[in-house]
Amino acid sequence: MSRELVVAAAQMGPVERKESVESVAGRMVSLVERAASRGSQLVVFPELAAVPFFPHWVIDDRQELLAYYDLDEPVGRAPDVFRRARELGIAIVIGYAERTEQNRLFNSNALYDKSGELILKYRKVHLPGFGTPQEAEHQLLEKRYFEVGDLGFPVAEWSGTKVGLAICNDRRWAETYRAMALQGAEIVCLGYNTPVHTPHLPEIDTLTNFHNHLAMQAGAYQNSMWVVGVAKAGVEEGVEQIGGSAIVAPSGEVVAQATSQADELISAEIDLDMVTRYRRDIFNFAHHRRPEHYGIIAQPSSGVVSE
Ligand code: ING
Repeated sequence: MSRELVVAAAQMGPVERKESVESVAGRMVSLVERAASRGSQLVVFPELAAVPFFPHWVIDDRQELLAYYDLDEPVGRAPDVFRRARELGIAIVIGYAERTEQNRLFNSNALYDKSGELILKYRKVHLPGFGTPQEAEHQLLEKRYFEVGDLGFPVAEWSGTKVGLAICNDRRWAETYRAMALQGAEIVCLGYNTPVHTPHLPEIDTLTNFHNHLAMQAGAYQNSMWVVGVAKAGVEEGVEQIGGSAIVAPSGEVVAQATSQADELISAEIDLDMVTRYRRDIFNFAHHRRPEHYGIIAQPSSGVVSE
């Protein structure tokens, strides 16, 4: 019998500082309900889903900064989302700013099963941008507000498959998908906040949407896995962010895609055995992959640009 799952991507429009927590939670509950109405077993929310993408501006006041973080888990900020997901029996992936008991700060992503149990936590490894403010239309200060993730790229069993998590810039790095594929991951769920305009490299502005799907389609195909990528989209605190949320098959095909820059639910019935078929032949790591010939790819080679 084929292994099929219905997965949903809950793209969100802007979450502005002036919007109340209750209002944002209400939008997320509506997306959970729409996902459930389509028979989804899983709904994936964006990176930093319930708060504005605050690395886009300078925050000097520590208390003002910490207001965006949740202690260990995101449940406290959006309890209704977790309650509704449990009532409807749907698993969720949700991105959030994590503050640990030891006051360490991470850009995190977590998978909760349909009963609300935490199945997997991931902390963003690839932090783009800068540690100090730049002369630019908007900032990209993740290195100032988060530590590099310290959990690696873990994979967990869930619903008869293996799931991995990633966050935003991670999707641009080939190692992200391969690290999880080598552990048997069949689905990678990630959220992103991606501005249309990149102040430090404006020449790529016309390619932002193309690079978004290129990265996820390449990762999906080269590792025979499903990729669910979910945007926080639209003009948020003056920064226009792309939508383009997508569900990508191991073939590299985009099987569902958002068309707006607002709250939008997309879903697809995914065939997990497509992973099996592609890994049995095309990307059979054991039979075809030759790491002994790849050289020292773990270390930077010459020509690496320093900071
Ligand atoms: N945002 C962007 C992303 O990787 C970026 C940063 C944009 C990097 C464009 C390079 C090019 O999608 C986050 N939050 O990582």
